[in-house]
Amino acid sequence: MLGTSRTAPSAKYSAGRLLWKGLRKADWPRAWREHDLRKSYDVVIIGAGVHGLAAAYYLAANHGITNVAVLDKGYLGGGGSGRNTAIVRSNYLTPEGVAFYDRSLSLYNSMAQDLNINVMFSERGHLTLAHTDAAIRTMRWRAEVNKLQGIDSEVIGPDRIKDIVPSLDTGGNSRYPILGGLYHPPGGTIRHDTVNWGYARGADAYGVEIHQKTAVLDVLVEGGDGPGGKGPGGRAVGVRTSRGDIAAGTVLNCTAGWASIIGDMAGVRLPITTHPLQAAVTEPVKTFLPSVVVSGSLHVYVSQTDRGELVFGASVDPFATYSMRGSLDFTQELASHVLQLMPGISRMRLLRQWAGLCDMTPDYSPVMGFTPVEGFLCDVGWGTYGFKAGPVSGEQMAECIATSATPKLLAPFSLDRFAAGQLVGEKGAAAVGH
Ligand code: PYC
Repeated sequence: MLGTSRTAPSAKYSAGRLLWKGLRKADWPRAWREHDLRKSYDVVIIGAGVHGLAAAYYLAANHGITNVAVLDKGYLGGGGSGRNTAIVRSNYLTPEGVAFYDRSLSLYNSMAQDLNINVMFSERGHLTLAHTDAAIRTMRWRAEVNKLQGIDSEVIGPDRIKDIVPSLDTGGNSRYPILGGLYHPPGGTIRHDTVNWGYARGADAYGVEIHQKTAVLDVLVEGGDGPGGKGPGGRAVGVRTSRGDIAAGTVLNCTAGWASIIGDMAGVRLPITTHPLQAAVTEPVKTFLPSVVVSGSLHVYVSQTDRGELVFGASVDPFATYSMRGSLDFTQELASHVLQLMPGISRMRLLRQWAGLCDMTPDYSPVMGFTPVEGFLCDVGWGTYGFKAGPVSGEQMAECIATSATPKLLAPFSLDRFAAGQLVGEKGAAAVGH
């Protein structure tokens, strides 16, 4: 639990007082409270990850809607929000994507102040390497789309890459020579757990209730055209949980990994398949990697934490499953690919690996906003982009619920785009090839 006051969003402590409080510990209140489950809420949010917590926080902070419950079958931030590699960036491929993720980056930038918590945002730059002419072409395209939206993003050559990351082999004689890269200085990393805790504490301070270990077993829908009165034409009236039924004016699905299962409970089919994404971390070493480095062709991204560990990620596993097991295949492939880029780290030891679940949509963009079931909204389908989008998604979904209208930034990501054939293709902006 965090050790600062529950009324903390605006509270300020001097360094001396903080130290004094830290040493005494005794008067630290809990950062978020436990509650009995009530019979009814204005809004029930399923999923206490960064998206669900941010939506709850902005509902309260921006719109004064505080009769809100956030439910999670596990613990707060225990899904993708605590399992990701903490990379943030806005150098996407489509104008819609760029505008959306850029808003998220700006919320991340002011988060420490807004939530009064040290989220350790490190704006260290994000460098995507190109090993082929085709990759350079896609990067030029991305850089132009980015620049048109005012995003700092450009294609750079091997010499500049060597200046930025001296440990990379830019000699040109390797099996995957570095021909250039897309450099995005505003990208970086942020402490992911703290982001979750900051939103949780902020929402709690406004009176939002967070219910951990509370599984949603069904979404209660009346009047729909499908079996059991669910589906299109119906209206969501609440949820059945492992602790009893709750009535709700609005139900928001903010899950990752289980989004299509929750969708099915309401009779809403979502175009999602679920794949594991693995990551790994090394022992800590002296700082030598100043930027986030990505290679799409080698299916790897890597950054160095403030403690000195290297954090690696790769592509999603190529099969659909809800299992989150790590595999030896992954570590072997990861090691061989990383060493193509940085042969000098061959003696470093991997300490740990883990996996999270990614809900992949056909165009690699999310599904957000209203559904054919009135009162049942979605913020799902984030694939490997979910953590980056947490703040903006929360902000925009809160506005969507509060105003009963789709905000401009959300409009491109509606569920009906698949029927209308208006896809927002973001596969080309994935950190790695999938
Ligand atoms: O798209 O930058 C990215 C990313 C990093 C980890 C997962 N996705």
